Amino acid sequence: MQKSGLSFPVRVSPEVRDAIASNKPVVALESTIISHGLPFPQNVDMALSVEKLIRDNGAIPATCAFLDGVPCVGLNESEVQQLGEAQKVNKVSRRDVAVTMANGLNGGTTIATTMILAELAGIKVFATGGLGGVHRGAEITMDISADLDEFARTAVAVVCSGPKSILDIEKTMEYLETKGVLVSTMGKEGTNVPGFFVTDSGIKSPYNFQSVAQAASIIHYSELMRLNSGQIFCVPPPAEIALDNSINAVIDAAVKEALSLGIKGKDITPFLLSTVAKKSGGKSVKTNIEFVKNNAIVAAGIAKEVASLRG
Ligand code: PSU
Ligand code: MN
Repeated sequence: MQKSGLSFPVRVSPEVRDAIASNKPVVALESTIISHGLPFPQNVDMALSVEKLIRDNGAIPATCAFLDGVPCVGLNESEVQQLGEAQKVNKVSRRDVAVTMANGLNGGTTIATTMILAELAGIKVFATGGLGGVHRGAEITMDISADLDEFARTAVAVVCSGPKSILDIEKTMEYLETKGVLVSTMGKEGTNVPGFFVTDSGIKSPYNFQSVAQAASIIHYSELMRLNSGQIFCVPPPAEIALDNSINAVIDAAVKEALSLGIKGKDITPFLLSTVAKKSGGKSVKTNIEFVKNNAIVAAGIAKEVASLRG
C-alpha cells in the first residue's frame, strides 16, 4: 500500500475548491446514476447536460466519483465520459468507500457516498433522481438502502423526486421519521411525496415547501441547531414528463422477476431500473433524465439561497 501522507484524501477540482472558498453556490451530483442507473450513452448526455443546467442557473456543479481509488469532487468532461463508458465500475455506498480506495477501483457514488464526499468538501446541496429506501418485502429480506441512515448522520440536503417507486415508499417514510430526517415536498400544503417516475406516490409528505428560500432556511436552522442530519427535498416530476400509473404494473413485474432470479443486495436497484427501462420501451429512462434536470434547477436555486444566507 502506498502511504500518501495526505490528511485530506479527497481530490476537489480547483473550480469547486475556489467556489467553496469564496461562498459561491455549488451543487453536488452523484455518479451511480451514471455508472449503474442509466444506459450508455444517455447516462453521459444526462450527466453533462445536468452540469450545464446548473451553470446556467448560477451554480457550480460538482460531480462525485472514485477514479483509480481516489475520491473526487468535480469531474471534467472526459472523466464523466470515461465513467459512463466503463464496464467495470464499483457501486460505492458507505460500506464500499474504504475498500474502493484500498483497491484503487473506479466507482460511482450512491446518494450516501456523495453526501459523505460533499460534506468533506463543504458542499451543502446535492441533486439527483431518486432516493434509495426500504425495499418491498424488507420485513423478510431486511433490504434497506444505506442512503437512509446517511441522512441521519451527514448534513447535506438532497433534492430528488422521492424514493424510487420500485421501493416500499410508506415504509421508507416511516424509517426516515424514526431516524429524524426531514422530508419536505415542493408544492402547496397537502402535496404528496412523489414516486420517482410518478408525480404522486399516494403517500403523504410530512411537510411542504413553496420556495427555494424556504428550503434554504430549513438547511440554515438545521445547521444552527447542530442536528448533523441531512434533509430530503422532494420535487414532483412535472405532469408533462411524469409517467402515468400504468408504470406500476411494469415495476411489479420487475420486482417479481428479481425475486425469482434471486437478485439481492447492491445489484437489485440497477436490475430493477434496467428491467423497467426495457419493459417500458425506454420511456422510464426519458422520464428519469428529465426529472433529474428539473431537480438540478431547484437545487441550484436552493444553493444560491444557502450562499446568500451565509454571505
Ligand atoms: N437515482 C436515480 N438512479 C439511480 C440512483 C438514484 O435516478 O441509479 C442510485 C442512487 O445512487 C442511490 C442508489 O443512492 O441508486 C440506491 O442504491 P441501493 O438501493 O442499493 O442503496
Ligand atoms: Mn440494498
